[in-house]
Amino acid sequence: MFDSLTNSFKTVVGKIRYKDDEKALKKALTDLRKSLLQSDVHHKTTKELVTKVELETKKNGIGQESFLNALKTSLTNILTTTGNQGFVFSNRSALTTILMTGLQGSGKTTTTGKLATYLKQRKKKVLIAAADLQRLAAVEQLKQISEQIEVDIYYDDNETNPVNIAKAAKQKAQDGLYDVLLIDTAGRLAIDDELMTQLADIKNSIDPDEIFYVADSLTGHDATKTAITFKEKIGIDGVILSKFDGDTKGGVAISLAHQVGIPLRFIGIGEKMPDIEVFIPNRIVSRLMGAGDVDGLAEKAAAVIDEKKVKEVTKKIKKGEFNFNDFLDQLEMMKKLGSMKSILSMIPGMSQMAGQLKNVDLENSSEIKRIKALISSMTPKERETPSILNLSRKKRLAKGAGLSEVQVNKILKQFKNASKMAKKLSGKGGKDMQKMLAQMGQGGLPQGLGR
Ligand SMILES: Nc1nc2c(ncn2[C@@H]2O[C@H](COP(=O)(O)OP(=O)(O)OP(=O)(O)O)[C@@H](O)[C@H]2O)c(=O)[nH]1
Ligand SMILES: [Mg+2]
Repeated sequence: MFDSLTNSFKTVVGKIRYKDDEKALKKALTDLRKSLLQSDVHHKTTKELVTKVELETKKNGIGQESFLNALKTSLTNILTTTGNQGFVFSNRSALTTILMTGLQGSGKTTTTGKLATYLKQRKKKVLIAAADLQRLAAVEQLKQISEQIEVDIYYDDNETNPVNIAKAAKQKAQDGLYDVLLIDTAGRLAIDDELMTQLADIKNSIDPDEIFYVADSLTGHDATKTAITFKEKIGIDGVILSKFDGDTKGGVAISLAHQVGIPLRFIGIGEKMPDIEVFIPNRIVSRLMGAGDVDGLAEKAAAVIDEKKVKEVTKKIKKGEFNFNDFLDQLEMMKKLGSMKSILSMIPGMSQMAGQLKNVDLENSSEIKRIKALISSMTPKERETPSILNLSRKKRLAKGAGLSEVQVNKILKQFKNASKMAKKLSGKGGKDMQKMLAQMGQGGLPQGLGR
């Protein structure tokens, strides 16, 4: 996600080798400026950032470490704007009402579903409302999302006024003791008065706690510009940058809050429902520096992972009893964590190393599909006790799953090896590895950039 920025920071830091080398600092600053601009960081933010880094580095004596710290502090500074961070619950009522706004196709509806998923994982009772009556299929799209994520929805096929939808949805949310109401609204190709009036009407009639503006990061600097217009015309409390997974430059996320004066709250990093990440400045800086985000990963894992199940599975692994049902359970949990890419970028030192693993798609990879087909052809007993799989059973499975016997054998062998490996790792060696990972997360110098 931030790969190109992280890499250029690394190169820039590498320019400074000796203490008090003014010339090297100058060169490093010039390169920093260039790479920020190339990554689509706004030119004003770039200027301010580079000046800050220069002053801060000089204050502490030119050197690699002081430059790194200056970069860290200045980035955190630039990313931090007055306003809320992440998702914030209302302090005036039990129900938190959020109005989702944005231009056509920016990702409002998808993001509404993603936020609902995020909140549901954190044990909140969520209602989503379909107040986009502009596009024919809009209500249907939200209905499908609601079914998929198992979150309640409010819609009214006979209503033509989005204001009435919003009002009725709020009533339902209050009566039903919901924690959060997310209202999806219609988009427009460009900012026009009709859209702004409609949004202002909804805003005035339901008085939302916060208004989120969903901006498409692929529109580059326009994402910043349109956010400013929305801020001026209707007032917004947070920006969500969608489609960040497709943005190879990443710089918009750096300068957006600084330019708009409204905090960036979340980033969308894929088309699936778990693909949303909370944007907390110091955590993002840590990732930008290639040092991962251990806190973020822990928070995410705590929200989606069933601790009781993990304990059960760990016990089984230790005894070498890990079976195919456990495997399916684990796969489901991993899916809830989100894309492999985002998980890996949160692990210290992994963001650059991960290579191929990054593109593993837990739902669609042919490998996982084959394994699932195989497991679904097994009897309950076979799933529980993989060791009973003899030649005739394997033959039957191959037929049932539409695989060759060679493929079946290969998968079963991999499974056996993986269980053995897991057993080993859960013993003493595994503890050492876990310790090492924990230490990596607390290291003084950022992992990715340290020498
Ligand atoms: N890759 C990627 N695709 C996204 C992301 N967010 C949304 N999309 C895709 O963008 C497209 C438009 O998303 P919608 O949620 O329908 O956008 P919208 O703002 O509700 O659109 P309108 O209702 O027509 O105004 C869909 O194909 C989404 O799957 C994201 O974070 N990453
Ligand atoms: Mg929509």
